Amino acid sequence: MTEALLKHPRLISLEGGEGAGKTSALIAIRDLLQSHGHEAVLTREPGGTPLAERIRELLLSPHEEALAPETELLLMFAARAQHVREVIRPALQRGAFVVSDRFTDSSYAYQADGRGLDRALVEELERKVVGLKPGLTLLLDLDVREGRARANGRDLWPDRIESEQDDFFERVREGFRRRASAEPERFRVIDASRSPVEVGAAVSAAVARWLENQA
Ligand code: Z5A
Repeated sequence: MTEALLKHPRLISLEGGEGAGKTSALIAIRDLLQSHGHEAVLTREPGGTPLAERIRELLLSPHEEALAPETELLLMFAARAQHVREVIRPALQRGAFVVSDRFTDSSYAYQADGRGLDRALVEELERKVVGLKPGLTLLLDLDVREGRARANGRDLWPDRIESEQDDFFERVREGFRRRASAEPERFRVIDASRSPVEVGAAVSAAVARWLENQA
């Protein structure tokens, strides 16, 4: 079991509410990293390995039996433990950049701020099970209703978490914003209300500046 929490300069995460545009931001970051000659591994949470994707299914499909908040948290971390061991650490060890669509900040925002679980429990799991934190986190910040309207426009049935009420997502958004204010050296907050092209450009510019400062 790990005890130390290492901030890794080649681990980048994207965070935000639904409909914030993380998918195109991920592509913009990959293109930028590749243009600088870096290998970029794109991945997502919950998921990123075959087993973790099965846990994702369990987490996101609606069930007749309500999922306890603690079960939800532990399944998020079960998927993350597998993802870190099978994908993230090996990629970082060979010198690649890893860009993850969500990482542990989502567990703080959704399970601690959203569901009301004890933050200390999330901290302990982060330290003992994950041991890694991103060197850079881009928070795509967007009004909750606007994000939901975008996501609804996709014509997909809402998953179990997407079926929550607006007040849950407001707590999640506030939780992300508080984390960003508390760690300004790690977070870059991107206004995601703009067009996809403008958001992509803001994301690329933030990553490019960050890369320059690493050199
Ligand atoms: N979760 C958790 O609770 N705890 C954890 O620890 C982790 C996750 C890791 C699954 O994540 C759920 O798991 C998520 C958090 C929880 N639940 N929720 N809600 P996910 O990342 O797979 O789910 P998501 O955030 O809901 O994905 P999303 O809605 O697909 O968000 P997105 O990736 O940021 O959006 P997108 O696919 O890029 O865009 C969505 C739509 O908006 C699409 O039709 C786009 O064309 C449109 N779009 C995107 N950008 C724009 C702009 N700029 N203007 C207009 N329209 C746009």
